[in-house]
Amino acid sequence: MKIGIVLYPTFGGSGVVATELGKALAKQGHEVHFITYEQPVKLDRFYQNIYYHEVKVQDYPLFDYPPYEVVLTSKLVDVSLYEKLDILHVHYAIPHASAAFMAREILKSKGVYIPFITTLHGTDVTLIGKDPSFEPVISFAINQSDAVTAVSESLKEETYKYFEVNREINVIHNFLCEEEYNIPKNVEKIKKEVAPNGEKILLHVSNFRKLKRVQDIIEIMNLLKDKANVKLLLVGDGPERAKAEILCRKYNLCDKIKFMGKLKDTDMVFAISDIFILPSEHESFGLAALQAMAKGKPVVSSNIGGIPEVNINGVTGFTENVGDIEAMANDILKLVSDNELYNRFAENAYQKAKEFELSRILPLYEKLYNEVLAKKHLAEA
Ligand code: GMT
Repeated sequence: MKIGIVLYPTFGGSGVVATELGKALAKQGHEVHFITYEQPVKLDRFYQNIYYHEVKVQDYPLFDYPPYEVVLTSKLVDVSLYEKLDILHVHYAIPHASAAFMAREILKSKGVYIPFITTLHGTDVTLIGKDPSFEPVISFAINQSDAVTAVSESLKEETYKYFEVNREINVIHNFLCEEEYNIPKNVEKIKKEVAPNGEKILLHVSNFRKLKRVQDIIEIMNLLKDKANVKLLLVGDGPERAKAEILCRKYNLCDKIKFMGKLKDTDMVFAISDIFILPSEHESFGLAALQAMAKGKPVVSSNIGGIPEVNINGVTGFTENVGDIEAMANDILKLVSDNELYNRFAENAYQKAKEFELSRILPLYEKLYNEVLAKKHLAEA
């Protein structure tokens, strides 16, 4: 099969999932064409069967807002025709699904039908979707897709709730690649360097957007400071980092909290950590929590969106109401002071994460591609 994948090429979970999906499909022998504005971060070298097409928007003085969606549409038409694609798989409803719709219509006028599948990742539906000005475009693009997937049951339900959507949505959960379950070498040595006094290492990884509630984590550290021997690693960067740093100084916690900034490779930080914290006020899935669980780390999180489909309360960690920092601090205290509980949760977290291994999820996408193509061939016959 020849598959075009459209994605946001950044560190975000959706970009990573889309890139890893493409890499896995290429390994299966499919030909994969990534189409986006920048080399995807996880596509850093030569891979057999993989091609990358850059969408370049020219800066014309006439345009205050260069028309990315139009340039993307033209690129989709061009790549579909000349690379003879069978199918397009777009990650994020806007602007990717609407561009794919437009491309499909243009191609139809040339006598070619290229179906497109839309995968909803979250922010497109739950946040942007709540801005009514986008609703008609998102609803239309979702309804017009040849198939739609959502990364959690919760996201599927929210899509039905917020949009005029009247079609089937398949839930295909996010996944991790096999190697993400491995523990790298030197973990103990590095752990000792980071926590020389035997501190338990708490970890948070995100893009520090407001909805991640990074300040809650600093508040939790403040509640724990005289009760537990813990250290916090904050990995990532974004709009709320400065506020979190100020709070950290205010509470005199700078020796216990390390802002690591963006890391290209987070494997080691997940491996050396003891507990992952995700207090988000919205999260359609929570890929970072899953990455921690794959390394056998219990998660303390909010109970919002798709998180409870990954982090099972009282089994793989704890889930609490958004903003309940006392409860989250208590959960961490329980985990760091009870070895038996910690080890049980750690094993459960690993086992739960195994349910999301690539080898289980990839066939679901391939099956869906085949179903969509079979429908297309039936319509053509
Ligand atoms: O969470 C973000 O800010 C990034 C965003 C993205 O586009 O990658 O994440 C969304 O998609 C991820 C992959 O499917 C999910 O794991 C995240 O939960 C989801 N974020 C939100 O719903 C806020």
